[in-house]
Amino acid sequence: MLRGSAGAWAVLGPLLWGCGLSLLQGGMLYPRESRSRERKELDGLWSFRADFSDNRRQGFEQQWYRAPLRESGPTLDMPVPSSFNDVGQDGQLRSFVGWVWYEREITLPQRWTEDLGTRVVLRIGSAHYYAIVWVNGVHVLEHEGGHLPFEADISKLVQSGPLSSCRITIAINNTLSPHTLPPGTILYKTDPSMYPKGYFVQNTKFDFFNYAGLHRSVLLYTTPTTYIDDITVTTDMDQDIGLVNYQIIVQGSDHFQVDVSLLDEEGKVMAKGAGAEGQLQVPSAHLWWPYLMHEHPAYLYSLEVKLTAQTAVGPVSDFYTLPVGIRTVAVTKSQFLINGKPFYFRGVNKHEDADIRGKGFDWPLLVKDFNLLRWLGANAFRTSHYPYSEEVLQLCDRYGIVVIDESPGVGIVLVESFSNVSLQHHLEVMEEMIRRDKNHPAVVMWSLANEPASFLKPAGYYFKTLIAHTKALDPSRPVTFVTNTNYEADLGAPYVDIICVNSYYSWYHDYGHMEVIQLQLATQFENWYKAYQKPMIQSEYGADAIEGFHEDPPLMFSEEYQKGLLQQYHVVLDQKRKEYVVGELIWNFADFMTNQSPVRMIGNRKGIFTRQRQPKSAAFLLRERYWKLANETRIYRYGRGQT
Ligand code: GCB
Repeated sequence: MLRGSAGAWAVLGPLLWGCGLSLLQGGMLYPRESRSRERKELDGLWSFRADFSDNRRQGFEQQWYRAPLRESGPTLDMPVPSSFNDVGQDGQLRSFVGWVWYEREITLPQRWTEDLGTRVVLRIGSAHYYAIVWVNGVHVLEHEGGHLPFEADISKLVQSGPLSSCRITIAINNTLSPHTLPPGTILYKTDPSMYPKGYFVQNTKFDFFNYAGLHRSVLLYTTPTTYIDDITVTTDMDQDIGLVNYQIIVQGSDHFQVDVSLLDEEGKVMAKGAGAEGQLQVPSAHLWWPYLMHEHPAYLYSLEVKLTAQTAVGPVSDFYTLPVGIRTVAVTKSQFLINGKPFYFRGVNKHEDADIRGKGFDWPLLVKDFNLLRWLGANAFRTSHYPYSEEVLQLCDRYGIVVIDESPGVGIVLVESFSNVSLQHHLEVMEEMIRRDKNHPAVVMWSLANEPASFLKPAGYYFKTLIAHTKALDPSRPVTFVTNTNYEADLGAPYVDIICVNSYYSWYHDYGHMEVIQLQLATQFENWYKAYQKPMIQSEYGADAIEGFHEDPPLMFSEEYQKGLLQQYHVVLDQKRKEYVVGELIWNFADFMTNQSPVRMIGNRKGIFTRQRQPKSAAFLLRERYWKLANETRIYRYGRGQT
């Protein structure tokens, strides 16, 4: 959420829900180079300091942003993108809670600082959790929430006079409150016989380490001063004609012309249009199909947008190319349909997590993960428990991996976290998320939360409002949240399109008793279906296994137990997928870091791959299963993307 809009929201918010309007200013197109746009990545080493002062406010009191950081005290080298927690040898920094300061000095190309027809934008891919940004000591913006990008037009600051360098300072605070997403609490421990003065810990109700820092690229990009600010594309089919509806928002001038062309993968123009809004028709369209569902999955067209405007300084053009997949999504009482065909989610839950870099974006890791997903034969994943990087979604578009895109609504269990303050923030996060991810064909459903205390009284109003707003913002996709509440007590379930249930039979209860899984799981599905008649997804199930631990007969934490537990689930899933179960997502793709606890052995070990992405026995089991399921549901005949 960009600070500044909150007041207006409080007044207008309730009026806007349900009518598709949004108060977010501006679009959030992925920064792509084009004939009119350049980009400069600021990845690499930044100067860094954590503010260890008692109140954590020394940086503000001494105004560390006013001069180079090295002048106000010692600094560390900190890689970006990366979490700051695991790169050092300092245990105190690993668990630091409070403000940390990042700084980078850069030289800008001369044209950027001298050409007043160039707009220079500073974009931060993700800063966890609250961020304040200064350029050359001038405050430019604040943003709440990790996982989603934010940006500021800094042209005036860098074009105000002769400039040799530009200093970017970003202060980031990872403190969570009952109203943040995810929520958290700070607990002061005041018993002087046990804790030193001022001692506090941060408590969270989610099961992953609260990594912090600049997790994704920071970059500068340029556009002309009259520019394409946002593009929204939705697609449909009429017989074999693909329909591409587009809407383009232009900023900077009222006198402009927009031309669009849709190109196929060979670069052939398939349709053309003029105007900021319209529909393109593609005869015999190639549809965007999920991985292994079609001989040519993930077909992507390119929508080339050209803006021409008359400005005081003469004619200006801006160009932007957006990948477009033509596909439809629909839900019936018992099916999830993609392009009118039943789709079964065979996939995983993931985390953005790896050793050393924490939640820092990393290309080799990303490519490895996609290679593993395809090796598994998986066709889907959920972005548990927050929005992943834009590059992840781009690869999903390209490979046909279907995404349930989840908000950071994880650990909403305190009554305060269902208050209007929290709800308002959650609504804004959904706006930011949809604004960023709306054009990805791979994203087929929004997930608003994971395991909220949806049995609490205020949960009904909370989810009713949140779901209505999400649907108003994007009527083209189904909406869900992931529950572990009893079917009779869940106050949010009436409003979702798909029931997503997490259960850990024979792990968190009846431990060691795999023989009860089939009965308990069948009962779970039957109860929910009887109550709601909506398609269901087993959105989590799994067991911890430490790689190399073997016990036969299986004992908990051995690879055999993990595998055996999955096999029991599969028996029931194979029955119910013939009726109304439309997917299964294993918990988890890979082992990941959590808070320390007596039930976590250096993190959560429910991965079917280790944290270093090596397979455990369960990975081979799932691979066999997923390829078998893929062969059963392959629907193609050879031709033009139609069955
Ligand atoms: C869950 C949570 C997930 C945990 C998992 C576990 O239900 O949704 O975040 O990591 O269980 O392993 O306990």
